[in-house]
Amino acid sequence: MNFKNNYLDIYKNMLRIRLVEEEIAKRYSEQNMRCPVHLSIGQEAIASGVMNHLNKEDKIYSTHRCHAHYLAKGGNLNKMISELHGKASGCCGGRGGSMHLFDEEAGIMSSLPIVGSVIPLAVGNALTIKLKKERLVSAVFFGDGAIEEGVYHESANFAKIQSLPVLFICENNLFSVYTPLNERQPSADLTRHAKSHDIKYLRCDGNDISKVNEFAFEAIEYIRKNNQPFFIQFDTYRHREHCGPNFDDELDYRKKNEVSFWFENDPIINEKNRLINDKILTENENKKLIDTYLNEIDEAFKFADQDSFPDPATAESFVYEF
Ligand SMILES: Cc1ncc(C[n+]2csc(CCOP(=O)(O)OP(=O)(O)O)c2C)c(N)n1
Repeated sequence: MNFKNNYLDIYKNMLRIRLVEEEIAKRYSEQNMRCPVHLSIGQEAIASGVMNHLNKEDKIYSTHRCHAHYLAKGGNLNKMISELHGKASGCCGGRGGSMHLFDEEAGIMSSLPIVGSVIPLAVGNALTIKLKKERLVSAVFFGDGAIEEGVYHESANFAKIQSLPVLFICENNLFSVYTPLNERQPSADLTRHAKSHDIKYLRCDGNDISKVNEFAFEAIEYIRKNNQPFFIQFDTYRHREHCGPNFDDELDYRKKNEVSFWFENDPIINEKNRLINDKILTENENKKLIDTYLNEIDEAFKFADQDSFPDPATAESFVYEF
């Protein structure tokens, strides 16, 4: 298969995302980032594997947990960190915070925290793509909680009936805040919500980067060839609390054996070990990569520190008027 990037590039992408989020977590208590943060630590393989098959011109849509998607698609790091600090150079001019990352140049159209609300936007963009006869893909990332919103079903039905080039990516991390999937759904197989709309689907371990990479390739090729929607369920796990920089397993809402199973199935550690075993990467090269990314990240935080807050005179700008 002719993948755009090799596994070393994909690993670098995942590692960079992890280091950015770990730095956010480390600095969060300093209170310079005053927005809520929903970290994707543990879930990076999905963003990196899917983005490996999307071009810059393809569009993506995301949720409150959008850092990994934004970075993997090529979103500007300085603008992201400034946005988290509420600063004027942020990607939303400091008005949106962590849950509203976008970078039109990189094809990152919108990230929205109202669960499910971004799905019809992605489908709407897929309709635009169809009407303009472009050969692009509109991809939307959402959690297992979002598939429980009625708007997912209306959007999926519309995408199928209209033959729209949209990729539905359900990141099943088994929880909607503190409520496990098995208390909300009769089955962990969410692909039935694709089947019921006659949409083609796949499901795999979202922490296994080689599977994510292959399945994303298959889905995106199918969409480009057939102008039809496709649905993928990736099973994964978030390492930190639902919202915030901490671990919260002392709350006991997640079973200890489940937590340790997923922590041992860390996509980045697994891939690093594989690359080292296969002699594609050495420990020393890995250390150098980490140093390079930490430098870049430190520069982004300095940029945000030095950036100014939006001018109060612009407080009414970018507000819809009815
Ligand atoms: C319409 C709506 N209902 C409730 C919420 C509160 N809320 C924020 S995140 C979240 C959980 C979403 O779970 P999921 O979609 O699985 O994404 P995850 O946080 O696990 O990545 C909820 C219920 C919301 N933001 N929007």
